[in-house]
Amino acid sequence: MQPCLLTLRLVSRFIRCSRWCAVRRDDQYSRRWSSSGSDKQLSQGIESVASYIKQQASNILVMVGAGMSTPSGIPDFRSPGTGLYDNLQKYDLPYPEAIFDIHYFMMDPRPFFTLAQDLYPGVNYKPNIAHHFLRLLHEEGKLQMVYTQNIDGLERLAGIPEEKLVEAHGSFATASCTLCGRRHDAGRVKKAVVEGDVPVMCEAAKCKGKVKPDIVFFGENLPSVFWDYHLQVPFTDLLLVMGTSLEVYPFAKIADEVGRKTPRVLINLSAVGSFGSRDNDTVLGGDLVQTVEELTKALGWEEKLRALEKNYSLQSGNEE
Ligand code: CNA
Repeated sequence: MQPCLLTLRLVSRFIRCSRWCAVRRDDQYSRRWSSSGSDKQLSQGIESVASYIKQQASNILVMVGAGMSTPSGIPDFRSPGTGLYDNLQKYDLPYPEAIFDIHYFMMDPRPFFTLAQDLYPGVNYKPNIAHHFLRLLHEEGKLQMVYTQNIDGLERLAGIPEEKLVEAHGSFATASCTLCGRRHDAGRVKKAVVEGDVPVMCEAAKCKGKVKPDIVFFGENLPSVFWDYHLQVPFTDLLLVMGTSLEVYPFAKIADEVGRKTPRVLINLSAVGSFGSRDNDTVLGGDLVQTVEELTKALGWEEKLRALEKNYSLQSGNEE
């Protein structure tokens, strides 16, 4: 490995650990998961979550990650075989995290722009049933906030209003110069990236910086809105965690910051984080779409969900 690459890697490791830190958890909770994962227990879990949502919850905090969008066709990071980390050959990266590493981007922005070209909201992917379910929680007056780690913009496309959405790792909705910080027209940047006309250079006089969409890279600060809305976390009456490995901090720690009496529900393929450590934790394993379908049914919201889905298709001209 070249010396400068090695230094870059060490520096970025250090920064990641101090700020936007991916931490592997031990698997002490996975045993609880498998011991509570029978079909019967699962459906009982769904029934009790549905009845709590109907009768008691009016301030639901939802935390989502890349697993939320795999049903839309976007690979997550860590799923073995299908995740981005196992399929990075085409980006020719020295290590997987380099794709979102600001220091690496300064040196070679092509891998990120290749990914961005595919991921730009409104180009290749559309919200799935789980995104529409979050919109339905909002329509039913149950949603406090959606905290997402995703950068695909699918929550916005599903119609979660801006004031209820924290895009913790940024979004493509705005773009800035990585050198002077100047804001650039997001539409112009999108056009350039989608057409492969990259890197996009800053237009400010004498600045030779590269412009990037305001996605938060390893080594960059989270948007202030992440911290602002943090104040609301103690007032949550139900935490719903969907499709995330809860390995990236500080995002992941929100799951442990809700009150100890607040019920926490995990909808994910595998057990993650500290789920299982509290008496009022519920873990709903398996595919997220299937769980959301069953939860919707238990809530008696099937028609409403189909209507939202249909409405989205009509409005976006995507009806199949
Ligand atoms: P991750 O670490 O890849 O974890 C995803 C989790 O979702 C895993 O625990 C999977 O088991 C689970 N999962 C995947 N598919 C399903 C499914 N169909 N049903 C149920 N569970 C499923 O991703 P995280 O979001 O936890 O990691 C944080 C990173 C990933 C964020 O910073 C994102 O920017 C980044 N990311 C985002 C996207 C996106 O915007 N769609 C895609 C890939 C990575």
